[in-house]
Amino acid sequence: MTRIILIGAPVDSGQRRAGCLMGPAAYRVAGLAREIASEAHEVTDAGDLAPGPLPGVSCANPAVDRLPETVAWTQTISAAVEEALTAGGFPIVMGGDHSLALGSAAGAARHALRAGRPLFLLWLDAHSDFHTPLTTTSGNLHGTPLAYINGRDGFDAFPPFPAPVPAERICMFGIRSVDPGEQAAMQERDIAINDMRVIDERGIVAPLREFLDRVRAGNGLLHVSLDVDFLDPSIAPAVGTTVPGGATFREAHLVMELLHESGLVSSLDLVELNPFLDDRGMTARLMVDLVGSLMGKKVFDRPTRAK
Ligand code: NNH
Ligand code: MN
Ligand code: MN
Ligand code: MN
Repeated sequence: MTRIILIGAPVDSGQRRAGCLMGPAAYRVAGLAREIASEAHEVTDAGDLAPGPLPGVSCANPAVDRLPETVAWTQTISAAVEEALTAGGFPIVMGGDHSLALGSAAGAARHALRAGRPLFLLWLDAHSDFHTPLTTTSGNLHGTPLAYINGRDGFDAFPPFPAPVPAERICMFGIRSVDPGEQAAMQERDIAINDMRVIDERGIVAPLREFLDRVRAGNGLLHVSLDVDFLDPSIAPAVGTTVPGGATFREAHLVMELLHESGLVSSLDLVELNPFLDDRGMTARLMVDLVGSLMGKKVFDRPTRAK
């Protein structure tokens, strides 16, 4: 019996297009808890988090937007995710923009450290999110979590990341938009990037199995961060930063089905859903269906949905 804990994180400070704060409500309306509740899973909705008081932090890069808000969210989300894991639960963080992963991954890392197990990261995204607060030119902190997780310098305003995750334990899928500052840093650190070209050539199964084999061999915990823009905009329009050429419906479900079969995933982020940009809830529903697949629901278990 898995105890799934839904954690609402209405974070909107990591980018400038308002609307991600409505994400948790949209997942509830789309029926996330109902979709995944079964004999095998008990689901608890822990409600929405709120950030603590704003810390007096600043940054040498004047472009950076809403740093104090994002640091406050990081602390709150990190504590909530660690607590859920420590209680033996499987946290699903319903975002909120991707800056929430600064907190969720930190919470997962602190838990892994206590448990004496290595943490692995699966990043499903159009973007590599490998900026630091010092290298970002957009100033949007949703472009930074993977650099924090990997232990890059430049995060002085944030709590030190507990046990940074080395390159060989990070796997990215779906990448098709990388800024020059990110690319140089990723090359330096030899991070494996399964960009869309790799997926076109090899498909999703072989590279994902290779990564999951490494997680299993290392007795690792696995945090999965699913950015809506991993998906092709034609099937997932509700995101502020669409990039053409994303994962198809079946590629995305297949990732989730393989993750389910592996039994290795220990925590999950659902990020960047902006319900204000959605088309009759189609993106929220697709995200909910993908979580269903991650939790073992087969496509033929689902009744056809009314539009
Ligand atoms: N790399 C760009 C930036 O830092 C875009 C990041 N946007 C995202 N990340 N949606 O997933 O501003
Ligand atoms: Mn992202
Ligand atoms: Mn713990
Ligand atoms: Mn993205």
